[in-house]
This record gives sequence, C-alpha cells and structure tokens, in this order.
Amino acid sequence: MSVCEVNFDGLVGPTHHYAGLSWGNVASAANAASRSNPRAAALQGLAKMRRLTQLGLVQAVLPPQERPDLALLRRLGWRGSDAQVLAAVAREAPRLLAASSSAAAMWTANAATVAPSTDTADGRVHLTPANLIDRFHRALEAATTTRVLRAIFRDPARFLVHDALPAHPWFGDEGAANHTRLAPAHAAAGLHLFVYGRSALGGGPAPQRYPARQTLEASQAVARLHGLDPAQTLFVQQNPAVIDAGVFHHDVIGVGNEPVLLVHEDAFLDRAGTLAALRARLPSLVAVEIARDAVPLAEAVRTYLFNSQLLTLPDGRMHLLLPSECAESPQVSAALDAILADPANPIATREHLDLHESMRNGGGPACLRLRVVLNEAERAACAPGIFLDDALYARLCAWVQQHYRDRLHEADLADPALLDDNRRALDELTRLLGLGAVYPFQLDAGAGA
Ligand code: SUG
Repeated sequence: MSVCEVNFDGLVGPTHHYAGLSWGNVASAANAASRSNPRAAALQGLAKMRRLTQLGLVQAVLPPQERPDLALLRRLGWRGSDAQVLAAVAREAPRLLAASSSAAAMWTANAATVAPSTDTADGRVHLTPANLIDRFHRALEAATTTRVLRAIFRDPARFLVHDALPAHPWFGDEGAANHTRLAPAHAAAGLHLFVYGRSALGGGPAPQRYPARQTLEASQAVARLHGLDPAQTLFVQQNPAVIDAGVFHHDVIGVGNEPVLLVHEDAFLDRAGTLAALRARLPSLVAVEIARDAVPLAEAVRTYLFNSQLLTLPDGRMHLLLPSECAESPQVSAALDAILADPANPIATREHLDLHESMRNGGGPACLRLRVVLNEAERAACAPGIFLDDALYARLCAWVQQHYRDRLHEADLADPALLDDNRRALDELTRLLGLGAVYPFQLDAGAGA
C-alpha cells in the first residue's frame, strides 16, 4: 500500500499582521507595527502548496481561524455588539486586540505532533494538538485546531486526535516544530526525535534571555499518548544558547527527512551524544551538519536556511525548498553548494520561494506545513476536500482575491467590517473544503437555531 508524506499547509488568514507578539522570535520583534499584506501572504502560501503538487507530492490545506477571536473577548468580560466589543478592546487593551486577531495558526508545524500508523502501539495515526501556551496569541489556537483535525481525520478506526496537553507551563508544547521523525524511508517504522528547550520538573540548563517554549515533560507525554516504542524515541535538549540567539523552535536550526538530518552544529546541547544516539537507533542516518564557521547562527536565523522543506521526490531524489532570503546570502549559498555537490548525501537539488510576508513574522517554509505520513487507505479516509489539486488551487486563489485586503495595520483590527468579512469568508471556506462547522461563530449559530 503506497505510503507518502502529506504536507498540510496552513492557509494564511485574512488578519495576517505584524504585532511583535513573539518574544524570542527576532523577525516578529523587528517587524512589529509595520504594515502587512494579507492577500499577498495567502497567495505566497498557496503558491508554495501548488509547487509541491507540481513536484508530484501530496499537498493538503488547513484552514485559518476566526479572528478577531470574539468569543475570547467576551469570555474576558467585554459586552455589547461585536462592534462595541471591538471598539472597547481597541481603546482599553490594544495589545489584546492584536493578540486575539493573530493569524499565527498559519504556521501549522505548531498545530500538532504526529505519529504515523507504522510507529504506534495501536496501529492508528496519532495527532496531539499543541497547547502553545508560551504565547497568549498562540494558546488561542488549540480548541479550533482540535476541531479542524477531528473534522479531517474523522475515522476513529484509523486516527486518534488527542486533546491538547494541560495548559500549564510544565507542559508547554509547540507541536511538530520540535519533533523530527527519521526513518530509512517514509513507509518504514521511524525514530522519533523530540527536542525540548527545558525540563520543567527536572531542572538543568535553560536559556537566559528568551523563553524555552517546549518542555521535556510535554514531549514525554506526547510520546506516551502516541504509544511510541521507547527504544525508538529520543528526548534531546536544545542548546540554550541557540534559543537565546533567536531559535525559538528546533525547526529553525534543523530539518529531517527519511534518514537525513540537516542540522547546524550548535543545535543540540550535547552534539556528539545526540548524533551517536541517533546513529545507534538508525544505522542508515545521514547527518549533514553545517558548521558555525560556514554559517554563523545569526545568519542561519536571518535566512531560515534550516526552516526549509526537505522533500523526497517521486524519483527518490531529495529536494530542498528554501526561502528566497537564502539565495541572497553568500554564506548560505556556499554551504548549500557544498552539500549538493557531495555525493555522500542524497540532497540533490534546491529551489527558493518568496514567502516574504510569513518570513517577516518568523515563519519559513517548514513552519507553514504539518507533515503527516499516511498510507493510501488513510488518505482515502481523510475529509476529501482538503487535498490540493489545480481546481482547488484556482478556487482558493479566487477566494483570497475576493475576501482579503492588500494592506493591514494593527489600527485596522477594530474595524467591525473586517470581522464580518472574515466570517463570511471562513463560512464559504468550510464549504469549499467540505469541513462542516468548525468555527465558534458557526457552532454558536447552530446552537441558537
Ligand atoms: O510562534 N510568529 C510565530 C512563528 C512560528 C514559526 N513556526 C515554526 N518555527 N515552526 C511564533 O513565534 C508572530 C506574530 C506577531 O508577532 O504578530 C508569530 O506568532
């Protein structure tokens, strides 16, 4: 039965803006309060999705969330019509309006952690939505993400979408951004590398400046929930110094695909021990390290070299899909030239994509996708409308052109027309993708009817 990796990309939402909400994410801080272009952002994301289909890969779409999050604002005590609530929050708590309007759900590497059916005790695909508790604007995502994943992975005989972990700092969980599955091939049983930022209960080293969003305890809980074989599970601490340099998720400093791990030499607290432990469990491991002398940490963070998608093409070659910022860096280009010229590793080709709008908030190609390895029967059991083909791509582009603004500033978020437009757009989108009611405004309307 043919097994493949499906990339589920987050469709950028209509409120995509820059509010400097992510302390420790240098791009988010640097671009705070600048003007965004939600329409361009969504089209850039869609172009990346279509590119994967052109490469012969299976691509799926995850919808954006309802923003501003009116249910949240009401839960916090604001009353009146939607327009009155928005006006009051804009006046009294503008940061909260920005946070409750964030389109951050587009970075679906943070939507959940996934284990394919080859690796789980019960033979089902397991998904645990991330609680994202470190950042308020991201913690809002888990409830809708869970509903969306359950609407897509709807067959209980094949899939189990768990509840997110408890919303407490002991269990800070950022999803697949801190998890890498390595395997001789997608179809084979895999090795699960969980990279955590700190241990909440065990003490030990931690970054000094920026938060360590992922805890060891959260990673361990996810591995237990998914029924992974402890012999094929590795928990490794991220180097606290790289977090302090702006590496807020491991996927900013390393990417894996099948037996290949492309990683910066400073990524792990214990570099030699980590590589040895990986090799012991996966003898076919191909570790492709980039030295700090070749690409200093700051350049890796600026260009998002490691946040590329490393893809196995249908003919078996590996292809790197990088943000265009990498093409403009002589150091990164030289390092990539050397890797591609080396016959010892299977990374054969590369290309660059313009993801400028997402990059300005610290989200590169790999942040925008959640990888799910599925066999044919599992793919057939998913909600069918989420798989991208030429027709869906054309419909989604037209939908974006119709509903999205081409400029947005924090000050626009209180505009009640933005909320109304977004709800209309999302309602249409759930029909387009065949997902049924997943948003609070749809569920509330159903309850009232
Ligand atoms: O959580 N940025 C996101 C970027 C997430 C990137 N994901 C991965 N590395 N997998 C974050 O920091 C910025 C929003 C703002 O500042 O407006 C933001 O949320």
